[in-house]
Amino acid sequence: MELENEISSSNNSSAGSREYKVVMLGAGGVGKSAMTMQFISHRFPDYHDPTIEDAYKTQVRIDDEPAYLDILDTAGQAEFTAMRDQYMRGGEGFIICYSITDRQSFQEAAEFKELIYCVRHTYDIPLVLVGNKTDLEEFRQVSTEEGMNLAREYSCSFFETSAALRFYIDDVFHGLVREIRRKESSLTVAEKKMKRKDSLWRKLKGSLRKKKESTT
Ligand SMILES: Nc1nc2c(ncn2[C@@H]2O[C@H](COP(=O)(O)OP(=O)(O)OP(=O)(O)O)[C@@H](O)[C@H]2O)c(=O)[nH]1
Ligand SMILES: [Mg+2]
Repeated sequence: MELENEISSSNNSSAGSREYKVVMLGAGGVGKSAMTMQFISHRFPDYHDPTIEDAYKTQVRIDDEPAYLDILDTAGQAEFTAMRDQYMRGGEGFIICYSITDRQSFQEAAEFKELIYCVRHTYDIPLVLVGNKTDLEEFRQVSTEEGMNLAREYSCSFFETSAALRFYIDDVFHGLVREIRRKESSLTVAEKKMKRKDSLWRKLKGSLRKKKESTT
């Protein structure tokens, strides 16, 4: 595991596989660091050490393709959130987390899409919504249905996880990479269509010019 202070600007790792810049968002104490640690090193920190900003790198295979993940674990606590705009500008995909045992954290999760929009000026950003701490079912304050409804509003996938038990943790990170890949391939299709239109247009202009020349 490698600790970094900044997310790099390149999309290619030194190993040559595609690099994905992932940002963990959510209120303080919802389990962003615990989820990241479970994903990367199968460890669960059972204490709350409020994050200022940590970055982790890991390489995994997702759908038989290598993926180099650059994960920025951000601060949920208000006193450490000054860098928010900067990491929202750099992220390619966001994991928005709340705790199912904390309604306030769900309300904060519902504000992140607008915050991202304010910085990126588009809603077309890969997202995954996560309700963590399902092992604490008896303290649940946010129903699964409410989570699903918010995900529908966000047009993103939704998982309920337990970082403590490592339930659905891989699904969250893999789901986001799939989302980024999907966006990329739809862009490629759109780009191809644009190119085709462009070359048709040029052909049309070329034949019009020839016609003009032959009539003069
Ligand atoms: N029972 C249970 N506790 C969890 C789970 N995930 C995290 N915790 C606990 O919740 C507390 C906060 O977890 P963190 O991962 O530090 O939370 P965070 O979102 O990174 O918090 P900030 O860095 O302050 O924004 C810790 O005591 C964790 O052990 C979970 O799935 N189940
Ligand atoms: Mg943390």
